Formats: sequence, C-alpha cells, structure tokens
Amino acid sequence: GRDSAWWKEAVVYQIYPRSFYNSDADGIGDLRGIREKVDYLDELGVDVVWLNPVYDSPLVDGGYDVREYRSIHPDYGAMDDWEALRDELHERGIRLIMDMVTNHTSDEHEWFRKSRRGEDPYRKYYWWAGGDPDSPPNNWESFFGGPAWSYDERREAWYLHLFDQKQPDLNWRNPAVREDIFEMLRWWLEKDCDGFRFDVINLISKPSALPDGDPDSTPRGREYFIDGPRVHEYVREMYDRVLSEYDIMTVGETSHITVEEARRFYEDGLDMVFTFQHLHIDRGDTGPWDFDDWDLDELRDATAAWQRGVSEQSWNSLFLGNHDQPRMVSRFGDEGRYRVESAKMLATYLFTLRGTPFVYQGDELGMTNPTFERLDEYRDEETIQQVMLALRSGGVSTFDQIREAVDFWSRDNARTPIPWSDERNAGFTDGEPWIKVCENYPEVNVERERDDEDSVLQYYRRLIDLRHSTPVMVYGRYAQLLDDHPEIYAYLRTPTDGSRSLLVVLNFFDGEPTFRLPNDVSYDRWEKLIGNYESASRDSIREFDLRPYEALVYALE
Ligand code: ISL
Repeated sequence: GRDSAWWKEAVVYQIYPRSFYNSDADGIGDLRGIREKVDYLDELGVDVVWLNPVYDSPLVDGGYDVREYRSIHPDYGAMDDWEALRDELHERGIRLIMDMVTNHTSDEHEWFRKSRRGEDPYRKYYWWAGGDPDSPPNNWESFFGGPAWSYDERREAWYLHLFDQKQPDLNWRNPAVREDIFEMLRWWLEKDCDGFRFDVINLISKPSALPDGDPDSTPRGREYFIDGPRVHEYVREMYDRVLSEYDIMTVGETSHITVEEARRFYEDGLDMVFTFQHLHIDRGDTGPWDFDDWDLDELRDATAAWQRGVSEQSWNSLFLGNHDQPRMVSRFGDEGRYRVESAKMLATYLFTLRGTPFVYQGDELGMTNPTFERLDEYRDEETIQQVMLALRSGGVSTFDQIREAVDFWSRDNARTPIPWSDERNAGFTDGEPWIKVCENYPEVNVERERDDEDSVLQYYRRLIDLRHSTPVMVYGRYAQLLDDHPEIYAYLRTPTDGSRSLLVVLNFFDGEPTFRLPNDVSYDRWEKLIGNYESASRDSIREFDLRPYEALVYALE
C-alpha cells in the first residue's frame, strides 16, 4: 500500500551540480566534487539526493537539452564518477534520483539529427509540420518567449519546441518514442538509481490537430499543451511498463497544474508532483519581469488548497525554491536584517506541512539572491532570451529599465556556487567560477555555519532530526488556525493514531503580532520542540507575542 512509504518520510536535497563543488579547478562543479562533500549531506541528515541533469548535452539550457541519455557530460566527469557517487551515497543510506527530461531532447540528439534528415524510424519522433516557411503552423508560444516553432531548412518543415529552439519536443503519440524512453528509464533503474524527477511531465501530450491558442493567454497555446489530451494515458503506461517494477520515488514537475490534475497523476502512479501555485502569488501577468506584492492570505490559500486537496488523498511535495526560482529568503523572507530568522522560519514552514520536503542546495545556509549589475553577468539562456525579446519588442528601450526586475527574477539567482568557506571564490573552486559567487559569502558559508550553534545550517539539521523522530510531522492531518490573520500563519498537525499533535506558529513578517490560540483547541501539556529564538519561559501558550519572523513548534498532549 501507499499509506506509509519511505519517500513520504524522506527529506530530499536538490543538487545543482554545476554550482555545488569543483574538484579540478576548471570553475565548474562536478561529480567528484559532490563525492568530496558526501559527508556534508550525511551530517545534514538528508535521505535522498535529486541531481539536476548531468547528461551529455550542448548545455544551452543547463543540461535540460539532452544529447545522450546514457552518458555523462565531461564537465561533470564520466559514468564511473556517477557510479562512485551512487555507491558512496548508498553506503550512507542516501538514495539518488535523476532528473529525467523526456518532453524534449537537444537538437543534437541522434534522434533529432536523423529525424530532420527524414530517416526512419526517426522521421516521426518529433512534431513536424509543413507549410509556408514564413508562417508557423499555429500561434503557440515557447515558455522562454517567442514562437514555439522553428523552421528547419534541411527538412523544409517546422518543428515544435515549448522551450529553446535547440530543445525540440518529442512526439509521444509515436509508440516507438515511448518505447525508446521506457527502455532508457529501465537502463537507469538497472544501474540502481532510486527514482526520477520528471521534467515538465504534464506537457508531453499535444492534440494532433495543433489548434491555435487563445491569443490572450501566456504562453499562447497553454490550454492545449498543459495537461494535454493523452498525458495520463502516457504516464500510466510508463508506470505499468517500467516504474511499477522498482522500489523507487518519483516526482513529476508539473507547471500550472490544478489540484484535480495532481490527484490524477498520483492515480497514474507518480508518487507526487510539484505545484507552483504558491510560487505564482507574486508574479504579475504582463510578462516575465512583472512582479506583484504578495500577502499572507495568498500564500496560506495556495498552501491550504494543496494540503487539503492533495496531501490527504494522495501526497504532496513541499518546496519554496529550486534552480529556476529566486532564493526563498530574498523572496518570502528578509535578506537583510532578519536573514537568519526568516530563513529558519521558512524552513519551519517547509518541514511542518504534510508532504515530502525538498531542500534546494544553499537554502540550508540561508543563501540570498546575488546582485547582477550587467547583462553579461548572466549565464541563463532564458534570462538572456527574455531580455532580448523585451528590448526587441519595443516594450522596453534600455536594459537599465528592467535591470532590477531581471536581477530579482533571473533563474541565475539560485545558481551561484555553494559558499564552502570565506576563502577566494567562497572555497568553491581554485579556478574562475563559471558564474559569479554571491557577494555575502564571507558571512554565509558552510565553514562558519558549521561552527555556529545558531546558524541556519544547524537549524536545518535539528529540523531534519525532528522530522525523522516525529511521525505526526509526516503523517499528521493539516488543520488550519487563524484563517485570515495578516501576519501569522498557524496550523495544527493532528495525529491519526492518538499520539501528540503539533502546533505550528509562524510570523511571516518583521512585526510583533500577538498569537491567540483558538478556544476550541484543548490540551493538558505542551512542550516546545523547536523555534528560531531563545526559549522564552512561558506560563501558557494561550496567548503570546511573537518576535520578527518567529517560528515555533509545540507538541500538545
Ligand atoms: O512555469 C513554470 C512554473 O509554473 C516554470 O518554472 C516551469 O516549471 C519551468 O519553465 C519548467 O522547468 C523545467 O524545464 C525547463 C528547464 O529549463 C528548467 O530548468 C526545468 O526546471 C525545460 O526543460
């Protein structure tokens, strides 16, 4: 049964290999670098590592443009480095899951090279459409901006790409494509990988008629390719044919997904999906650089919708950041005066909801967004393309006009190197780092935080320990308190088996609001399990004042 499972109890740590640790002074993080730091992961206490793509690739989109699924990019090492990493993790009881990109390949993948030459059996491996070289088959847009179609001179036809033009979409309608993908997944599972994070898995099905999308939606065509017509059939087939045979963990990355669709993916066999609803509350809708103020009601409503609508019936993933998002402290906390307090408060949110928490590398140190001054400091193709598009479309006349917004939103914010120490290049590399190092590394680094009992790092360790020893933190039901408090997010986690419940109180801002426990919550004894301030000795927890960004977790009996 799926009532209790190791992947529900696990804490996942996401590694962006290019920026984790560089073992050979070329400025690029690598697999050997991760091996050298395996004890760091062990001390932190995480159970699963999710590795961002390390496959052979032209690296146009950080490796999400795969040229060969069964080999490792030389920047990161070779297959025996991957095997050694797997073994060293397994020796410490840590599982390893791979990032699986199956909606598209690189245009340099053998399948596409043969497909554009019209060679069988690859001719129909991608979405090709004939017609006038001056007008694309429909009005669909790419997630990276601009048309989702490019014209190929060689084949004299258009091909679909929902991301970069060097990332053609695979045609999952073709059974031979599915067969090849399944075989490749099996290959990795036979190599003892412990599961997958499926990149944009809810985009793999498109209606064969390729109808025009609503001209007012972004990206155009989304109503046709997000959760497309046969997506569940494909995922179920993948589960039946491959995944069901292994004891693994799977998480689908599902952009713009609804609660109902998420439940269907669980029924298809995926263990959980990523929702982005809570990460859309501060996005504007006029373009990628538009942002909105967010308030606690929006975050609470988005969180609650998934706690109630998904976690109870199936299972949730919990995250506030990844390699595509700004740093969570800069976004939802305070990267200045209350950096440490707010990082710990957000971590408390992450670990006390129902679901499997995902820690993005560096968040356990309270890393912030860096400052990017110039366009040439960016490395991310999406950032560069969207800026170029904004400049070309005339909406914006100079980079300076959008500099601040780009600096806040760019995916590169999360991709700066892990600061290991206060030495040159934050101890990440002896060479020149491939991307700038975040400027606060003299204060925010592993070495310092290891020695400081009050650091964000030590707080994560305690939270992870607590989660491992407190089943109600994993399996307890979510019961919300104070439904519309503007500053305090509070909830109970109530046991299904008669053990203690948890009371979680989070102050999301820098004010000092008073918390009042609703009268219908009764208890005989209470005990503080964790908090981000020195313990105030308290006679009662019926009513008390919170300090800026304070987080408190009590056990109630
Ligand atoms: O639409 C989003 C959120 O609702 C995006 O963040 C979306 O999840 C993202 O564009 C998809 O990302 C994934 O696939 C991309 C790759 O560039 C990203 O790094 C990866 O995480 C294409 O493979």
